[in-house]
Amino acid sequence: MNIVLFISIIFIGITLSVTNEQGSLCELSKGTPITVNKVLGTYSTANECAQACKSKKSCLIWHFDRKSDECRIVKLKINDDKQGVFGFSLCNTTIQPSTLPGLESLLDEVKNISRAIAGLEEQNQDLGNELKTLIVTGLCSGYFDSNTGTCYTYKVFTGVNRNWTDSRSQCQAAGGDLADIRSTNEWESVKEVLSESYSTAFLGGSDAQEEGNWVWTDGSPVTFSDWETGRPLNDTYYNCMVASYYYSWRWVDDPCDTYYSDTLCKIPELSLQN
Ligand SMILES: [Ca+2]
Repeated sequence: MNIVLFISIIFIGITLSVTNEQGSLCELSKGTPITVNKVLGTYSTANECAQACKSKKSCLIWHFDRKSDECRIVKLKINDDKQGVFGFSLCNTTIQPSTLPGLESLLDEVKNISRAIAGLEEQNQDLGNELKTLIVTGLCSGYFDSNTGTCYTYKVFTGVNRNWTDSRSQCQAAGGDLADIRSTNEWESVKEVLSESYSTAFLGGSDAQEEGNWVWTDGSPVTFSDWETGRPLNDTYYNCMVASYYYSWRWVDDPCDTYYSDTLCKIPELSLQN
C-alpha cells in the first residue's frame, strides 16, 4: 500500500495564496475554514487538473494522481461562526482572489471594523475630555480659563500694607500669583471680587524690565488691558499695574514701592491637566 502510494506521483498545487507587499499577510479573515476533499474528475495531465481547480472558485488545493489520472480538490468554505480567524502559511505565493469567494469583501470588512474600533476609541477619548471639562467647570466657583483648562479663584488679603513685591510673595505663599488678566470675561470676574471688598490692589503687570513693555509675572505680554484714560504714564518710576478703586478699578501705573492694604491673588484651584 505504501509502495503504491510512493510510486503514485501526486501533484499538489496550491492555487490559493495571498499576495502581500510585505509577504506576511497570513491572517486573512474571521470564521472557521471548512475543507472538503472531493474528486473533481479524471484528467490526463496535472496541468488539466490545475486548470480545473482554477476554474472552481472554491478550489483550495488540487492534486493529480498519475496512477489513476484522478484529479482531487480540496474545497474551502468559510463558516462565519465568529470563533476565530484563519490564514495561510504560504504568504509569498500568488493568489487568485477569484478562487476564494468573498475573501476580498471579508478583508474589507476587517479593515472597516478596525477603522470603526479606532473611531470609537477616539470618540471615547473625546467624551472623557468633555466629561472632565464638565466636572471642572461645574466645580469651579471662580473663573474657568478654557485656554489653560484651569479654574482660578481670586482672593483678597486685607489688613497688611504691601508693595508690589510683598504682594506677589503673599500670593505665591497662597499657592498663586498676582493676577494676570487675559480676557474681558476674566477681568469681569476679578472686578466682582474687587467690588465686594472695595479694594485697590496690584495686578501682575509691570514694565520695570523695559519701559513701556508691559508683561505679566510669567513674562508674557499684556495683550488685554483696561487702562484708565491717560495711563500708563510712560514714566520709568511708575512701573507696576494697579486696579484702582478710585478709577472704578480701571488700571493705572503706580510706583512699585507704593503700599496698599489689600492684596489680590489669582490662585489655581482645579485643572484639566491634573
Ligand atoms: Ca513705566
